[in-house]
Amino acid sequence: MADHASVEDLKRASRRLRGTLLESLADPVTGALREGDQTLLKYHGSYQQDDRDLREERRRQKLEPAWQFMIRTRTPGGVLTPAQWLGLDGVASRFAERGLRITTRQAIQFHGVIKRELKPTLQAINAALIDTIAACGDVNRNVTVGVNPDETPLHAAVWAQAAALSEHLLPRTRAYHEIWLDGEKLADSGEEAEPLYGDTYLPRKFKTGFALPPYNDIDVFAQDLGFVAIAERGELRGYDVVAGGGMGATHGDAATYPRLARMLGFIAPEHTIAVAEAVLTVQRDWGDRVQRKRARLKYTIETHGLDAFRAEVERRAGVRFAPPAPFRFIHNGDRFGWAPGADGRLHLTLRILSGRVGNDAGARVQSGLRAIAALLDAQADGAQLRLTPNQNLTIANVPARLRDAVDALVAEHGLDRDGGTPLRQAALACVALPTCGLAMAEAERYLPRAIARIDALLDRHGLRESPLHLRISGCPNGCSRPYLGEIALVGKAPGRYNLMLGADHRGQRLNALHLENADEDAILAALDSLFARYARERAPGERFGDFVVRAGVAAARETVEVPFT
Ligand code: SRM
Ligand code: SF4
Repeated sequence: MADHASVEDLKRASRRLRGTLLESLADPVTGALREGDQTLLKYHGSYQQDDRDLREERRRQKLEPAWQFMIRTRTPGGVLTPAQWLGLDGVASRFAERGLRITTRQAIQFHGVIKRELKPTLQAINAALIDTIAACGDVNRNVTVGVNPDETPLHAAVWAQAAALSEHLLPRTRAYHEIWLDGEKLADSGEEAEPLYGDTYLPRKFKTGFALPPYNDIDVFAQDLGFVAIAERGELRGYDVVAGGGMGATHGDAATYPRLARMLGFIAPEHTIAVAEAVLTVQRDWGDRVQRKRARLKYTIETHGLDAFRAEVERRAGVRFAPPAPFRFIHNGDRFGWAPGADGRLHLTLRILSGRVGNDAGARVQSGLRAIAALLDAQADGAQLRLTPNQNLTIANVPARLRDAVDALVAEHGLDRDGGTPLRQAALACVALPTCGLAMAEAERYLPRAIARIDALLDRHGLRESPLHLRISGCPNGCSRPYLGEIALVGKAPGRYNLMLGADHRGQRLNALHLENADEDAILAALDSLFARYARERAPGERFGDFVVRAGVAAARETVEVPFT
């Protein structure tokens, strides 16, 4: 990866994120982009990757790597209309290799797009009225929103604010429209004002999310900026604002670590944009632009202190934080099956293992969801497909009269409406191999085997029905938010993981290292003996994550104290 100085120089010299992308795209000799353009492409929502399964073979054949592109949508709160789903499904079928992939930030990723099809793919995504601007890069990323199907009016109010904020925090450059959508070249091309971001954008990625208690499905304490919705009798009263969360770390580098967001205080809903803008611009101005690995907001707050940071945010926003309002999270997972909404419409959450929507022999997930979206598109005004931050899908606002028809399609296509065992219901895995260039071990492809093995152990100890959050990441960057898993495997090398234990199930306590660089046998042996103790010694209703901390097996790492109701 380019070092920080060169990334900063590149941004400054990029003519507002244009670089030489047009020239790179036009070059027929290679399937890759020029190096600087690979970095700039991220701000347009795409990554250059290569198929790592083919790397060695292509090297032997003296071929360049199998270059291909991942594309990520900007879909605030993961909300799609059925027509948009159908549009994205068409993009996957036509241009991508492994179907659609629901991400842990409620976006869709497409993998395996080749260079000459990048532009048609982005055009097809935009034709579905979805863009990919700022889905990656040193800018505000896709804004997450708790899905909470029980609370549709509150969800709608919070989602509207989140979508408006996502729009407000977009870069102002027209580069995206010029390069991908054949937009008109304006006189000031390359010099447009970027009032929020300036010449060098942010020091690092920046993530914003809105949680709707009692569910912490977005893991609000893992966000750079989090808004916890406070409601009274179903009406939005305001938000408790938290800042400085993040998961990423580097193995063996104590200067980097996961961190939970800290409380700034309560604000009224009308101050959301001012406060978000203030947090983002303080980070823009105070963030570390020398050491890229220390450039996230979590380190900025640590360097300057929470009080100084809060005071500067208040000054810039012209808003004073009130003491936090009480709220309570009960868990950070999803709930499956049908749930009734306040207005009589229904919501169905389906389990999509690792968020991968592709057809395979057993479950024809992609064609099943296509059929459901087509039904709703034709017959249900206001129906939505909501991507959840746990990589699942909620089919929302279904009129009661269509329930049987949806159920029939679910059964016909073998879609998963209950998620199986509690372990399988909640487990998360990042993409990792073969596309992720940073992966050190398998994650998504290992998940089914890991679940089967751990479920077998749980069975042995009579624990199969005990809820348990497992999260697997192929490297310490933490894309599946593993440091908030009761059990987590963090990739270290092929087949080897750090076993982390002891987060809670509400996303309020980080786990701690239990075994380093362990293989599957060592991990399963450790879990076997811990499950035996858990089965014998747990208190009534005690979760595994809480038990291992109480029993002294895992150190209680950082915990946030929320103002409980
Ligand atoms: Fe991530 C980098 C995938 C959510 C922390 N992440 C990557 C890249 C782009 C690899 C790269 O830089 O070359 C991965 C692409 C893999 C692929 O082949 O598709 C990747 N991240 C993902 C997704 C798809 C994981 C998933 O299985 O769903 C998620 C896409 C989110 C989205 O839609 O925007 C994803 N990544 C996260 C999260 C979770 C979250 O945001 O809630 C985190 C932890 C929270 C955080 O940011 O602290 C996360 N990703 C990272 C990091 C570490 C950042 C850091 O502060 O150190 C990297 C590496 C980096 O930025 O240098 C990274
Ligand atoms: Fe890739 Fe690591 Fe993120 Fe997994 S955690 S997707 S391996 S960067």
